[in-house]
Amino acid sequence: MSIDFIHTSDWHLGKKLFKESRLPEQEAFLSWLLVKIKKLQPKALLISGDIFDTPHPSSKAQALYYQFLKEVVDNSKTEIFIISGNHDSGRFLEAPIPFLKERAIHIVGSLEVQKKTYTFHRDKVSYHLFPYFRSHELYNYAREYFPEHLEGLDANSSDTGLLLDKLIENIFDFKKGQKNILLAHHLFGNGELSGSELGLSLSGLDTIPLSLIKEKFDYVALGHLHNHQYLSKSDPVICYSGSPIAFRFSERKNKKLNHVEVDEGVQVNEIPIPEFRKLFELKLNEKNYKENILELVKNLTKTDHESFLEVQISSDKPLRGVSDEIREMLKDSPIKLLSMQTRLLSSENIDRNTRVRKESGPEELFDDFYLQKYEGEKKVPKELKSLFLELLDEARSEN
Ligand SMILES: [Mn+2]
Repeated sequence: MSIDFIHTSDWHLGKKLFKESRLPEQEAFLSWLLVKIKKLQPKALLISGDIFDTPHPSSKAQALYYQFLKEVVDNSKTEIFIISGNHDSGRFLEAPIPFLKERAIHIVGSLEVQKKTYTFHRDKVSYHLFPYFRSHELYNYAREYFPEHLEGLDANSSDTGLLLDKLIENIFDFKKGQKNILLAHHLFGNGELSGSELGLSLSGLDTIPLSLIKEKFDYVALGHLHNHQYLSKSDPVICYSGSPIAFRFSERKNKKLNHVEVDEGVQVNEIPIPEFRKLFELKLNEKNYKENILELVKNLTKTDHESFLEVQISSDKPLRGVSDEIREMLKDSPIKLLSMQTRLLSSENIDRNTRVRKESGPEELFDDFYLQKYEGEKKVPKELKSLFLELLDEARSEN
């Protein structure tokens, strides 16, 4: 009989796009996932880090998380395995362990200098939970458990690699005849970054070489990169499940998670995740932007949540009032303009080294900036200048 699990990661509960909350879509995703779990009744759900977007998430984000965990426990026999990501506070995730472990929810949030369980044996499968950690935690751990490998080492890549190798050997419990599943949230091999991820590195290592994990595991459930992607398709399968929703306009929208069956081999079934809210990114120019936006409004298919739009317009002269104009065009449509940028074609080559006058106040700096950006203009238009001064007043009166 095969054993199966679902692999997901990078929920970033509580994350915002500009000032807009993404919780409605995150809630929609979790409801959708719950339906899948009820239907598939997988043996396990693996969540490979970045559960929350910040170390101390809002109460709403936390409520969503706990509600989801409870629903899974109430509606399935699925065990849940969770590791921390670089956005999470490992200790924060671990705090409710006394309650959660009794409900078959297992969390490893940090690498600690004390014996704790990193491996969970189940039937013919062992789950190895590798939490996110930084270099100093690795060195602290090494100092305690394998100091002989620290002697004479400085932080260059092969040394860190050796310590990681020792660490994997030391924290995980490998049992003969088991299929080994690794959960991790570091950068491994060469993944493709999508923009909303931070660069991660252990001192001396930008990414962890695949050679450190290849021989030891049968499926590697990675988190951190937001586009679903494989580093290896077999022996072992190494996969970033990606985030369930697009967090940036530029991020790829075809989101998936993996339903994995482990028998003699490893069989991956990808499950496409519905797009709960559409994100549109339009790169236009001053001649075609109106028709393109009207076209978008006309062809929009309905989703439960209003769509978000980012517009970039390239032009050879400053454009004024375009945001308002676009908002007016979108007035009766379920599309909200979140960001509007103008790209001045002639300003591309401006000498960026123009010296800033030392005595300049914000007003002068604004003038300088304007004249530099809009080449050929002699003076900041009155209207714009007074708007700026108003803003400046507002900013000064705050706190
Ligand atoms: Mn991450």
